[in-house]
Amino acid sequence: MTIYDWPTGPYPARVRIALAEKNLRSRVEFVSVNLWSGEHKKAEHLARNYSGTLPVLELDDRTFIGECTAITEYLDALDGTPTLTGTTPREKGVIHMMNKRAELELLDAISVYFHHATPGLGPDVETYQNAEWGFRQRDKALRGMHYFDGVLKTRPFVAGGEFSMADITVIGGLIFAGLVELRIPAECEALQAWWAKMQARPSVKNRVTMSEQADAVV
Ligand code: GTS
Repeated sequence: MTIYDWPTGPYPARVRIALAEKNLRSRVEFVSVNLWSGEHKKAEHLARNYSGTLPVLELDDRTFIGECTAITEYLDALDGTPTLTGTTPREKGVIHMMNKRAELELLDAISVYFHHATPGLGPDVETYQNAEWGFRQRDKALRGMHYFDGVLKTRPFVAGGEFSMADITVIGGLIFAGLVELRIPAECEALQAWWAKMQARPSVKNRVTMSEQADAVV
């Protein structure tokens, strides 16, 4: 399998964490697509993923799977023992709901803030920016942090008693928050405590190698 990604990116982090959680890292070759030079919007990458985003998984039969949620579902199902996306109908329903909520209320909102209300990937890539929309999404993400704080006051993980894909998506959101210097509000103590625990998790801590970190610049 091949993963096209940018090693330090928050969305790529989601798939890298899932790979590590599933012990699949050694079965994957990573190919870097340079976000900062806009390589992800060029024809070669658009042929892999119509949306022009990273990451993308390529299977050995040349099937391309984009979207972190879809890639995570694929990886989780591979060994017949899903541990990230639920097994019972109830688990699956709750995990998917919380995963989507983490995208809508946190990660995707921060991404819009980055692309619209900051220089983003630079003028060659950011061909349309709407700062007002970006700042609204930043505020939405801050509300999202309060929401997840409330959730984590009542249970150890985002979707219940076990680590799941929904935790990975909130992790992606907080990685992105760090990159754009959006701090978790001090009063969100449960979210802060959970984040400290998640950052110590090997799949999260070791998602980028030192040489990838040096090459990626950002
Ligand atoms: N919904 C997509 C998914 O879940 O895979 C979003 C993917 C996404 O936005 N990826 C970022 C991207 O391609 C990568 S990163 O910012 O996290 O590194 N951004 C580039 C762009 O121009 O939107």
